[in-house]
Amino acid sequence: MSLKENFLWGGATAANQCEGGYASGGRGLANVDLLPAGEDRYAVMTGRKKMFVFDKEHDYPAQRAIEMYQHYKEDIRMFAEMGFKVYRMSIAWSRIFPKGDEETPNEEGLSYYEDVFRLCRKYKIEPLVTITHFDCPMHLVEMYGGWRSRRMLTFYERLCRTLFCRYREYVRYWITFNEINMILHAPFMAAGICFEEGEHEKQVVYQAAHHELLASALAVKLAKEINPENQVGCMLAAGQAYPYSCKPEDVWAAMEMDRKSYLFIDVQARGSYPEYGLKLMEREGVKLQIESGDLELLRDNTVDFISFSYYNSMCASADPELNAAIKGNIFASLENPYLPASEWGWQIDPLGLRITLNVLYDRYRKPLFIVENGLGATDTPDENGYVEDDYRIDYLREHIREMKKAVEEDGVDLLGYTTWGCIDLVSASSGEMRKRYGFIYVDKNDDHTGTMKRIPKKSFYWYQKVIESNGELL
Ligand code: BGP
Repeated sequence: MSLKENFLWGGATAANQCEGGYASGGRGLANVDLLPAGEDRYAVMTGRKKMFVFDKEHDYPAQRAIEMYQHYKEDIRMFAEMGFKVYRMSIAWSRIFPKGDEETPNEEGLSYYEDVFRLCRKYKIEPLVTITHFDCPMHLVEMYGGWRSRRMLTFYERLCRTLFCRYREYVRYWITFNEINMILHAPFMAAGICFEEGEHEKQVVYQAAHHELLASALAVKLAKEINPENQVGCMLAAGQAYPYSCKPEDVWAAMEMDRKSYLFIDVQARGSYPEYGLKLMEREGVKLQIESGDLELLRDNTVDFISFSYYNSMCASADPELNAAIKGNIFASLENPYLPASEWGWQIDPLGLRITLNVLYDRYRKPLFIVENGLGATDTPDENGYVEDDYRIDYLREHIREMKKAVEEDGVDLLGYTTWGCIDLVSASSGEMRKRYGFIYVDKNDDHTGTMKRIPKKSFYWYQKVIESNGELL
């Protein structure tokens, strides 16, 4: 079995990391707008530092990002030139419902995305739409506490109904929440949650995740009612956890690490909370408030496909001393001594992608979709703005090789592959422009200098051939 003829090759972006235009077209303010670049970013994204208004001391990269809101025609034309079959993008919730709890959507926002989808269709590019990629209108954060409130279900359902009806003829593939397990690591960025002094944080986070899971199930239900052709997926920040050694305690630590990641997509894919998850919450002193009808809703509305991001594998040990020495934030893990790392310390492990694909397919037996993969690196353009990014080509080539083996040799059912940040954009974890993933260089620097000009890199022409040959020419 080789890659399917209609294998969906493409690239991925997220509204808040590329659009800019944060106050244009009637758009409301969102949590992601308020993530500053620099030192405070981590404290804000984890809900430990409240930042509900812009201040003069900080820089907020999402305000302008790469101004795709203005440049989308040119950008999508370049995606088409590379031969994209699919473009994964996200909707900025606050363009559609600026405050989030209105009854009537903002027509300007709706027609903006309609133009985007029309253009994709013109180029025969299938849109793959993430309904929420880390964004939540600030009004919902301030009024209701973001996803800690069950009221969010109503607002999210309204958003989904609006999208599914309006874009019925353009969009078939939907993802309900980007990296749903990110709520455990960056609760403000992922779910609009800010913690109050002394509260039981795990209780808040797991309850909020329960609301997201219900919202996701509601989305599946609605999507099918509105158009039975709709395909809805969950989305995991993936990366297999390896035991640091073959000591059984380390193997167990790795298993526990993986289970924490799988917990939510287990619910989305299988329709119920796994026993280990219920026990985990019990041990953490979490009491989920489950209302009547919740469990049936989850059971009856599982997802059609499992999508995930893959950048690296992880390493787990039971040794408290080793664990205490772990550096880094969001997804910190022990360093694997057998693997090289990117400039940002993300370990590079192409075989880990094959392992992850196999594990996920064995676990769920549903079609998979790799919706993020790529190398964040510093690019140095020549005097014409051209970047020879062989390091990026090498990274992608090795990962695509392993992906193909998973399909051809292991029989994994894979719908497609979209590289992350197919055009340079703002980094989610660091807020930097300097951490570039794109096939397309954007002349924009962290200090906001630059012309915003788009220039194809060497990898642009390489990926074009990869797509053209359906992965044969790497
Ligand atoms: C994922 C997110 C993306 C993206 C990517 C790369 O977690 O879904 O939004 O940004 O990681 O991460 P970074 O931008 O931090 O390099």
